[in-house]
Amino acid sequence: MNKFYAAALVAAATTACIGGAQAQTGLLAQVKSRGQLVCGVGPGLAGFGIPDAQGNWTGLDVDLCRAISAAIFNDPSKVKFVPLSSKDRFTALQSGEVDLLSRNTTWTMSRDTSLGLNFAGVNYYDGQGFMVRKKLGVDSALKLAGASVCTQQGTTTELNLADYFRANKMKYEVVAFATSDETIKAYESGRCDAFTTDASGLYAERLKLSTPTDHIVLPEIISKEPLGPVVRHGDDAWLDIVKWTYFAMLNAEELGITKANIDEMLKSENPEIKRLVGTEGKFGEAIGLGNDWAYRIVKHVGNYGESFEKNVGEGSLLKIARGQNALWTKGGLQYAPPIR
Ligand SMILES: N[C@@H](CCC(=O)N[C@@H](CS)C(=O)NCC(=O)O)C(=O)O
Repeated sequence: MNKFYAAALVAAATTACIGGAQAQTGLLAQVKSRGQLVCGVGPGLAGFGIPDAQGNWTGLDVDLCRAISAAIFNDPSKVKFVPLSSKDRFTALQSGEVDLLSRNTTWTMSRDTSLGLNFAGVNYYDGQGFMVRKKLGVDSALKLAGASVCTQQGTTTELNLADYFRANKMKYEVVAFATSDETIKAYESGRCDAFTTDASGLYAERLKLSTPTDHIVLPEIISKEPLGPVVRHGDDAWLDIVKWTYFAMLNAEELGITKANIDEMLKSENPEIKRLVGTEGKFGEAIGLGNDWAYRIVKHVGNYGESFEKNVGEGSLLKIARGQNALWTKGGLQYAPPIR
């Protein structure tokens, strides 16, 4: 054997070994061998992530975990849900207790750049709002000067609150708690005049009040809260899987592919549909999954719009309008890069 050829063979074998070793240590390989995805979710926010009496979790953020499980295992139930408070969520992800965080978490520069974490997308565009008792007689957040406001520690909510009152030269008293349950209970018991959190959270938390109709949400939205899934730095292949699971759900909606019609779609001649359902191309292989990865997601969990309507939209108690979370083709902000 020519010595250059032999050297090339050794080099190729070494590369293959390194490649293999990397694949073995990556999170996808660990999740596969564990047989389960470990997803960090909220401790119980209706519509986004909440367990029922039997311990079955539902919600928009929960569906993303189920979709990743479907893509990997062809089964949406191979997920262990770990409820995390706002304060503990980042440490739980950093320490490896969970494989990802899928829990109303705002993408901010400091979280993205100084915690060793990566945001994988924005599965819900939100903004912060206020709720007050109707009998307070206030119809605008600008009339809250001197008010006491209940909020939660370890959130962007606390920071925006301070900015808003300072910018509008209004005094206020902050009453902050460690959990959302404590916060909403304190508000209900009259410890504060107003309750503030992400608008999505206001809809959800209002349902916990004994008479939700005694309370109104004020019209002002005081911040940008792009909420999305988060992973640890250092495993780009895993980031790709989380990102493309969410993109697959959005692209499916854009292409009119639903849980109900996906089997019909396997016969489609539309090249974009063929690439998504896996009848053309090797897009799944490129992320370490089967080429039917996106088919599995839609078959088991549905497209983004289906998940939205069922969990937080018309099919839910929250009845949140699509608004900014409509697809870009319908005037909203939800936009996924193409599968090609
Ligand atoms: N999006 C904001 C707030 C998210 C947040 O944690 N909201 C509260 C209230 S809706 C929550 O989920 N609390 C659950 C808990 O820790 O008890 C952030 O990322 O800081």
